[in-house]
Amino acid sequence: MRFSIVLSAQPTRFDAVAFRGDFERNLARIAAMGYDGVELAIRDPAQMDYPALRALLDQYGLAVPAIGTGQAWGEERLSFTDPDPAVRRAAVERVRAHLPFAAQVGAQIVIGLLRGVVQPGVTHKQATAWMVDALQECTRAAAAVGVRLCLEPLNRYETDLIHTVAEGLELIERVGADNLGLLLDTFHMNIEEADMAAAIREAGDRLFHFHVADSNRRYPGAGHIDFGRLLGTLAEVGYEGFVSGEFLPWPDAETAAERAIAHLRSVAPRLDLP
Ligand code: LER
Ligand code: MN
Repeated sequence: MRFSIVLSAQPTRFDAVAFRGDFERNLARIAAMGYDGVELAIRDPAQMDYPALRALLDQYGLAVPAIGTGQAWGEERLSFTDPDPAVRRAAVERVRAHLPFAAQVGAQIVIGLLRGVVQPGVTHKQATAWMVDALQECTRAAAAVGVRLCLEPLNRYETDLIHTVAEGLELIERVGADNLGLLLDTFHMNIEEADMAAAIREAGDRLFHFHVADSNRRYPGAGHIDFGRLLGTLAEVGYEGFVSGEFLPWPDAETAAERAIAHLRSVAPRLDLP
């Protein structure tokens, strides 16, 4: 089982991002703790020095399983469901701008808060239709360069669009793209799903990526989620992707990252045993 952790590649206000500050020092620490990859939160590809980033990733031997896009909503309010067509266009273009680097490093692109929320004066039906249009355009562009997109069901306090695996699968059906799957996050699932293991089974081969945080959004092991059961279910459905830590920096980012990987390793199924 491969583990990664969310790391912001640009300054952010999103406080569940596990590390901030000196980017290279953080990569070195993450690699030293035994993580196999970093999930990079990138607000705007136009601001990135990708050759330098790739050199650092190679230096520390870290994969990039996914690229998070939520900062474009958090910092700039770009979304697929804004009533202003220029904002919707900018959100789609922002996803497209992530594609060259994603294709180079084999990363998936996360669609979390970038889908937006149902805005005042807009119906749920209209917002959903705009979201489908945007996802169709993004998945087409991504398929052309062999990149997959992961739609993340989020809890009801963050958006009114797509809370559960069932709703996510229905949307994927409407979009009709093979390169669109789900990112399941245990923090959101703990709020929205009746049975988290059953939800993983329901996602099946549409499960493209997996976020872990405990029930209180602290590191796995700091709350009451049974990660042994969930990692066992991932193995059972043949999930071969990364298990990616996205949790609050409590009591501090480094301690949280260390305790997370220690707990996950202690409960992960031993697939190598006869
Ligand atoms: C992003 O992966 C996420 O889980 C959201 O809760 C961010 O607000
Ligand atoms: Mn998440």
